[in-house]
Amino acid sequence: MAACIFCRIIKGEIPSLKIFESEKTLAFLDIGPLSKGHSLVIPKYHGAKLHDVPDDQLHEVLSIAKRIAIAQGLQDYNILQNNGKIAHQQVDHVHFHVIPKPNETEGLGISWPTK
Ligand code: D5M
Repeated sequence: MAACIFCRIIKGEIPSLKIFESEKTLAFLDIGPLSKGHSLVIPKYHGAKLHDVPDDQLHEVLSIAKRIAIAQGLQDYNILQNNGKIAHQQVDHVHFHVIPKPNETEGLGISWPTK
């Protein structure tokens, strides 16, 4: 979908700090991190909500979220996925947050530049 900001990230039309990419999946740092190293894992297939995305487009997503948590050395973290405005979804392209908890983020060394 042309206007979708995450589809534009997938196409490379707007920048992102990518940390994983495959044929069906992309992971990149969240622009407004809730903690250092907060990332998003998305299917490249455009669907607004989880039930809009076919299973075969979702198979990798949770596994990649797990691999990111392992690569970051996390023990305490949230995997979060919002569906719909009332559930606090801001971007209408399915995405899974990987949110390190503050006491586990020291020394990760990856976050959006502030300047
Ligand atoms: O979370 C949507 C998330 O998407 C929110 O944490 C900010 C993030 N976001 C929005 N635009 C960008 C860009 N351009 N790069 C990286 N991250 C971005 P939700 O679950 O929909 O509330």
